[in-house]
Amino acid sequence: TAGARVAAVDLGASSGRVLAFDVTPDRIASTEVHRFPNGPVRLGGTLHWDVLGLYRGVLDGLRAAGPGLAAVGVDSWAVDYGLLDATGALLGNPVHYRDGRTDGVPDAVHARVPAAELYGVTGLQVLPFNTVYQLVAAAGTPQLAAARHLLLIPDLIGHWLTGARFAEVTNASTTGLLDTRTRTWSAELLARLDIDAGLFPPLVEPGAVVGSLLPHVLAGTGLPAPVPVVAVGSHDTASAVVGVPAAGRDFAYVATGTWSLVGVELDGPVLTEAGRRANFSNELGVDGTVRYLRNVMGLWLLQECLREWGDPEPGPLLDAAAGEPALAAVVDAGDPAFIPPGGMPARIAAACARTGQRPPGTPAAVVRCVLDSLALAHRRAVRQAAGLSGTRVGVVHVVGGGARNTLLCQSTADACGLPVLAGPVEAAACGNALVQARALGVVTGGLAELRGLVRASTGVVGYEPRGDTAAWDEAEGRLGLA
Ligand code: LRH
Repeated sequence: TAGARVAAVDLGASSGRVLAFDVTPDRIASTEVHRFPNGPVRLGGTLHWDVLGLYRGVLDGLRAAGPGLAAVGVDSWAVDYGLLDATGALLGNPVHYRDGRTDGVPDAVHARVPAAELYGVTGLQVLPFNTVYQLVAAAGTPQLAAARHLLLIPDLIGHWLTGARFAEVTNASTTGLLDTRTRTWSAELLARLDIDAGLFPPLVEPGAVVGSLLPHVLAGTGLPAPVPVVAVGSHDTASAVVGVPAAGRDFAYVATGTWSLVGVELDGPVLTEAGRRANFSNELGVDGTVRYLRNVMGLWLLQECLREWGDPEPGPLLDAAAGEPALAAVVDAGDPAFIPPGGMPARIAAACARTGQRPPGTPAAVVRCVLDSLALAHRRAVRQAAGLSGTRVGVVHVVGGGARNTLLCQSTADACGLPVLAGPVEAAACGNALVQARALGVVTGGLAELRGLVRASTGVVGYEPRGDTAAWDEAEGRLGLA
């Protein structure tokens, strides 16, 4: 085929997007056809996702993408899931990963299966919201008892679009229930944790055609049949890593958004005790790769401060932050204390005080503290990813929403002492679309060829490291991190 138009659905924690991509063998061009807000809904003391609202946003986006769609792919944030009963009905709104139900659960789980043993199988960083901990927290609830199928968010949307039930493997690797070496569900872990293995659908690798849009979906979106749905790297970070416009292999990536996912791409997992202690994840990537990365807090810290301040325009605040002195105060952006919503400026101030630093006194200073702290966390994770995996890193690619934050990109270059290449902002949608286009036969090749297309089609902004990294060493020392 000479070219095709595909729709990339990319659902993030703060907004959902549908982009139409026109893909030819040597170029991709995208148009954002629909964007809709997303956010937690507190109900009965629990944080939920409004998943039907998201599904409606997806349908509106597909309609806006227009006739002539050759395929659809869906990616979203990780770990969360919907439960279906025996008739296929959704059992309640999916619980948001920032809900407090998993408080203390990791320790309880590790008392049954030691953390080191879990890591040996899953290779996953302990985050309280990993699916495994959510499921243990939900044990004994009538909802879980009635459940017959568990579908991760993008797979749930895919199920509603096609009727098919499947688990795409990159996102499944964030559950804490997958054997990262074999890329299959760990029957042993499921049994040891009394989690019903029958809940989990068959795994598919990115690139598989999982079905096509159901007749009522076609009717509702005005699309002419048939439209295949392709499993992409349905974990947004997996798609974002495909969308990194790297020219060589000696790169680290920082996939920014609500979170910063910082690491390197490997051919296989690294399951060392040192990596476990450093909280590194071996998430599965497209084409049999492993994303060796750490999840750190990301722009969530900034979003939550802005929300607390009544959502002022971020532009002037970022400009003011750029004029603040660098590294006056920093916090550990890897600290799980920052996971729940609410009161973020106060929590940042408390973290500064705990580490003997004067808390930032103005919003501009808080923003500076947040961005410096993120850059510091990026540097730590880049260096550790390289060291723990024996990878040489010559350049850091910043993709996702943070790629347009010039202060964050420059600080990341300064902190790492490495050049940063920033962009594209919509890396996840690019990676999503490219995997679809390859499944359709419009483009060929491996990740290097797909990345070449991103490079040829989107602009990147370069940042050179300034000064030496001694000031960053000193700031890191204040945090007393191991
Ligand atoms: C980023 C992301 C990240 C996960 C988090 C829950 O959107 O998928 O990779 O750790 O959401």
